[in-house]
Amino acid sequence: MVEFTDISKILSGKAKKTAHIHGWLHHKRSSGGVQFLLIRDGTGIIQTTLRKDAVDEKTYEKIDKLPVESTVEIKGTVKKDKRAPGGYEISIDDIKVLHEVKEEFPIAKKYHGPEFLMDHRHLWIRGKKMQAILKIRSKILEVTREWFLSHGYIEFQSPIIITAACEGGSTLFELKYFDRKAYLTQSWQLYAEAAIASVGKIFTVAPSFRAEKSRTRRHLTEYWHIEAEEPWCDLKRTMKVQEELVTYILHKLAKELPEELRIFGRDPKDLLKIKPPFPRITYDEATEMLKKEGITVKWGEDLTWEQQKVLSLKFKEPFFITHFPKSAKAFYHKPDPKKPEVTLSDDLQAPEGYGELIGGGQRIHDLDELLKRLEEEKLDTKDYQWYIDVRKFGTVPHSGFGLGLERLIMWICKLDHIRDAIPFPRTLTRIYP
Ligand code: NSS
Repeated sequence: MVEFTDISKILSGKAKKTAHIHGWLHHKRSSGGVQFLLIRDGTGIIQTTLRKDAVDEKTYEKIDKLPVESTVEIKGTVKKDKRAPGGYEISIDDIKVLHEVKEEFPIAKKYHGPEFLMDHRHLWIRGKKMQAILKIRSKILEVTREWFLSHGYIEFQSPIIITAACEGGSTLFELKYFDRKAYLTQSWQLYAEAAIASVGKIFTVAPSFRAEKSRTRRHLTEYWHIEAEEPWCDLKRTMKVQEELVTYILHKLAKELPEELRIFGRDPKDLLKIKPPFPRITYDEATEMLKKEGITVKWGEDLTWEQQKVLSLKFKEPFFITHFPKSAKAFYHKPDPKKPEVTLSDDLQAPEGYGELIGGGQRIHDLDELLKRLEEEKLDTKDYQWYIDVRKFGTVPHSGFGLGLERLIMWICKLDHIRDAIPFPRTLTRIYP
């Protein structure tokens, strides 16, 4: 079998002079009897040139009529050429068509409405922007794992099909599970709290599900959740973990994918400037800041997207909002012993108007305190029996957090809509393709 060379290898100047590549015909034009074919293989895009005298007439004619997105194999000579995009070019010695496209590619270089592009998502993901997003997603997950593993965390998986809510019943997706009712998980957290007594510090990367019933630019019904849980850890410590992890991700992206970031107008230097400690404000301070802008928040209510946006526009780096009222947070958040009407909770907010990236904080570890909170929230202890049980056998202070992957990408890539941070988004109105 022929050994094909990755286009990225050629573009990095590390390939041999004679190259054998395969890929999709990304774009083509001809000028002065030469066809310029841009070939894409997933690792990169390279310009190839086909001269009339290089192949027989039939082949030349076929390539001349070949529609974009057809697949080809090319053997040719690699040349350094400043004029070529990427600085290298392949002069074709032989070309073979593997699949000739028979119809026009639906996505052309013209304006298409968002619904059309969503309907053709399976083809649209071949474009430059989604390619960059996919690389950024992969890099974030790679370096996230790198950070956690090098800091002594173990990767732990919890079930997706569950029986009790973590983040409140209103966004639970119900599922028929044979003859009983089950749900899709909103977070791995409750199981993670059980697992820390087995393996200590843990993290996960997994899908989470929220039956978000409102149309927003920031909510998916299925999103990817980076979560961590840690025993003997208080609010202060988990916030430190959060800011260090986020900084690590931002710096790695800036260093390793600068071109991809620039596609979205993000200067990698902006990300390198971000360093811990991030600013910290309390919920009370946040509401005071909003009041000065003429926005009144009823004490006890969660901050809306519009309010987060106003605050977030005031910051140039991510910032924490801490100590949310009990009424604004899920049952598991530990009330502050110094001020029990608020919790030892934190949200990490992105700057530049993007809002919440992370929800986290310290958990209730005391059995009686947990039972009291479940009762206050009118939650059925039967549903949480195993979770309660964990508090009976060596309970310790512990904390954790969840970072929304698409929210992070939305901010980093300055996206208007979260759906563009994921290849096949699931939203209130869309589950196809
Ligand atoms: O509801 S959270 O604020 N917190 C939790 O689920 C905790 N149980 C996590 C934990 O401590 N292990 O969600 C966490 C993050 C939130 O800050 C967003 O970044 C993201 O999850 N998130 C979402 N992203 C996209 N779409 C939707 N609908 C969504 N909901 C939350």
